[in-house]
Amino acid sequence: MSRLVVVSNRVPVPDKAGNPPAGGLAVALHAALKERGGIWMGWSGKSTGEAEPGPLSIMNNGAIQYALTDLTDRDVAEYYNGFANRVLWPICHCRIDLAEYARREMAGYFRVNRLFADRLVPLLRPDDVIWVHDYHLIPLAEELRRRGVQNRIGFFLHIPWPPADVFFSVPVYESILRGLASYDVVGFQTDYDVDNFAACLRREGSGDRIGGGRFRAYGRSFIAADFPIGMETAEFAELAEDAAHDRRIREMARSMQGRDLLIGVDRLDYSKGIPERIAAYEAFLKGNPEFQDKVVYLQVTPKSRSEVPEYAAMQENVASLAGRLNGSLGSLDWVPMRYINRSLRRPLLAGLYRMAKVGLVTPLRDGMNLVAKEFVAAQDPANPGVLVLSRFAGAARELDSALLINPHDAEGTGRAIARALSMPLAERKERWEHMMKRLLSHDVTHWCADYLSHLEPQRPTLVPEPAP
Ligand code: ADQ
Repeated sequence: MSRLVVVSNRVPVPDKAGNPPAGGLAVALHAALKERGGIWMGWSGKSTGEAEPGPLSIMNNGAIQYALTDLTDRDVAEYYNGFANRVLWPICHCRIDLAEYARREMAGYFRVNRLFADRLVPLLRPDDVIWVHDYHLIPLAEELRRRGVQNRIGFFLHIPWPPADVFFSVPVYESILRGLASYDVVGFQTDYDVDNFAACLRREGSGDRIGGGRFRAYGRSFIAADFPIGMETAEFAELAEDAAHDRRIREMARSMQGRDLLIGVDRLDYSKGIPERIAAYEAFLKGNPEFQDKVVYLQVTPKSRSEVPEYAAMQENVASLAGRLNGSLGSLDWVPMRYINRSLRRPLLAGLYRMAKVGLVTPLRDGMNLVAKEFVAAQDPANPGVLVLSRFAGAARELDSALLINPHDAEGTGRAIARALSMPLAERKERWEHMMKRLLSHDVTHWCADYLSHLEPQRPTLVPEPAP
């Protein structure tokens, strides 16, 4: 088995005892790295100020080596807060209106990718397989190829790939497409993303599908396919079951005073549809007054990317919407919505999901959305809750037994909430069992192994190509 080299913007460095941070992706990639030996490289999250980026700092942890680089203030502003999070993120989530194109930031994005390539090349061995993650590092393979690297290099995009018209609004779209064609395997979350990517190549006249999951573009042949990411299903289900003994979960249950819990858990991000969700909850309460005082909606939302102006504005907006809802519909002893800006430990999160009768996962667009999967995995098989899920989340491709909604339709989503709260046990069980079966057979370990089996040398196609 080849050694594995993972490259991502940030690196989930383990604690002093050598344990990786909680969360499916970090755990699964650490397991793969431990089995094969290898390197995880990325940005340290620190800035050197105005100076040079500084040398790589290397940390060893058994078979795994962490290679971290600091960036300058300018790098962080242009590459991370600039092009990655103010162009690629909004564009991939179909928010052309929020994209801010600045040549300087685009140049910074490519400059940091060159820096990553310069730092990585001396660490590589000829038979390493390299797995690059997410939109921050799309040009990395092309930069590595320019430096003579011939290893197998794969890329996985965690966020959606947009339709061609949206993508072509990025002034340097061609460099981005060419960058992707430099990989051997390009993984997307869903078949819709693969189709959008194929349409971009076709419209540009630069390439197309050639069969068997393979594409040819910009003079290279590579695999592009969907590899829907999974979670650590069985472990998370166990965490949720054990959480019944957690003091804080028992206190939370007491504070509900017999009311039903609806839960939303998201980073504070405009793609997650939190204002639209609050509007749907309000429509539900107004359209179904018999539920007033009988339910509580808990929204757990850690702040993210506060340096980007749209995120700071959203923080204000969601807080004021929550306050307005509580002000207009709450009573002396009922607060309809609890809103907290905090990150919770995974066992507590698992316990809260299990306590909830309804999971509200209503992004306007989302690559996958692991919260949807976590909510399902945490349920009590004897009395499962109901998932209300946006059809614009990648997760909806697999979790089609959820109540699928259009997050732009507040009244429709409100009706789905009412239906979820009234759903008979037999129907809840049937829907849940169907989804849980899928989550168990397609967990994050399966995802990781499946992706890597396509990246290994001597694996030329997904399925045999038709005879010429
Ligand atoms: P994210 O946009 O971060 O990820 P998501 O898939 O929902 O979205 O993952 C969020 C993770 O953070 C979940 O594991 C969740 O439990 C955790 N989390 C959220 N709020 C939390 C809180 N308050 N406390 C503790 N944990 C919290 C990107 C893409 C997604 C894609 C993932 C993985 O945008 O579409 O599913 O990568 O590929």
